[in-house]
Amino acid sequence: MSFTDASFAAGFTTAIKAFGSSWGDINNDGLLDLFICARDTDTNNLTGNKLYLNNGNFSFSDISVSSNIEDLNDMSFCAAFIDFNLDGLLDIYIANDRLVPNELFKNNGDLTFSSIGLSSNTDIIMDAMSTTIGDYNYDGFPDFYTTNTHAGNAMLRNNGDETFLELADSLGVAFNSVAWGAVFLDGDNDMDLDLYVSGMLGPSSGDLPSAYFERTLTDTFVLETLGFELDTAASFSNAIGDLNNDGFPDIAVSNKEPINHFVYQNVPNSNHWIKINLEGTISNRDAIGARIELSSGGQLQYNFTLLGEGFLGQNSMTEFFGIGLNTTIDSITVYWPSGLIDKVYSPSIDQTLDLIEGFSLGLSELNNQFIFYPNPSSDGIFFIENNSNEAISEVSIINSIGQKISTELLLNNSLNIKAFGRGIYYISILNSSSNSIIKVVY
Ligand SMILES: [Ca+2]
Ligand SMILES: [Ca+2]
Ligand SMILES: [Ca+2]
Ligand SMILES: [Ca+2]
Repeated sequence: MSFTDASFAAGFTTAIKAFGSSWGDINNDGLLDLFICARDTDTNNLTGNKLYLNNGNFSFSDISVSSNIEDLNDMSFCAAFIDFNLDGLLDIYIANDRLVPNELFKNNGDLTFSSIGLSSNTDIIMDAMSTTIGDYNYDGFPDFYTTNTHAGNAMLRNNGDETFLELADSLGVAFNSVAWGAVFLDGDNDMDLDLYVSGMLGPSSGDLPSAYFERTLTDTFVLETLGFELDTAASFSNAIGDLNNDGFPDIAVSNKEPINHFVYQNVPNSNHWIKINLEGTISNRDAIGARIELSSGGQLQYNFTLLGEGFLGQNSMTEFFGIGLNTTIDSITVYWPSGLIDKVYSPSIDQTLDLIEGFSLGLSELNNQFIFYPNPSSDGIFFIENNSNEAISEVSIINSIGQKISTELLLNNSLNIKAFGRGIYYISILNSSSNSIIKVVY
């Protein structure tokens, strides 16, 4: 095996002092784009953050300036791509150090972003180290947790209308010590998100070296110490993953020397769970930016797939759901970055489920039976090469959010979708032997 350093040829031509980086597909073309937090104390902050658009041929374009995302006055530590307003476009929340307000950039859908930190109440002024995402109150809208020095961490509840409410003190998760990375996890699989925070003991008495905040039935959090009593380490980064494959997420923590790194093995209880691995076919293959909705026991829960949250670490790409003492899951719905929606009913519990984009639509990544051309089409008319053994007379048109909008007759082996306007569509071809789905662009 050998590697070639392709950094310069790929477009990474500038040396910058940087901390966190995050991947996300900002234009839903199936190619992951890259955001890098620049933070330079030597040059008085005059290094802007970097946004690189993936061109798909192992090269990237620096669109930091044209996308409006570069801000020369930020002291950015870490950021996270998240579609906070559920419009199908990944936005980005940036944790800024040294009392520079945190920033929320809303994706406008045309490779530009708008700064909405002020109007959304997310422009918290703090020594922010990291950004962690989770829907702690199960309303489907992702909430933000961002760490700080002694003044306290922030828990930003997403109100669902592009505004947030800061609730760290009232929820009991302010921490009020020097904090670094954090992660949401349902450690006891009782259907609510708990929160683990890495930190360090400082000069103040009462400082916490870390905290495991267990969610209570009254919707606040309490400090859980069992298993963490011996922690005096200065800890920076943490990550969750299921090290022994028992369905209960374990925690790895990176520490400053001379204390070794920690691995906390989660002692399982009798609660049930399911783990989910997503694989994109039209969306990016890692399915970054997907939202998973699970319904069990009359309660909905949500997970969001991210690549680059917390502080300089990466959680397992397997998504965890606890279902408590329930023994059934009603359904799991996957909202893919492409706009496709897949749904599975009554999956078995206490297992890992691998879901491939399009599974419930019969979408096949490699479909040579039916070829639509030209694709994209400039006039909405596609010609169809039918390599199957059966004639097809009609097809269903599915829009980009997975809804069937029409059934169309095929005339002279051609299909006209001009009436539906420009966009991405999926053509479902149902015959006696198979259901094929073809993605077309007009
Ligand atoms: Ca992209
Ligand atoms: Ca969005
Ligand atoms: Ca929420
Ligand atoms: Ca829990």
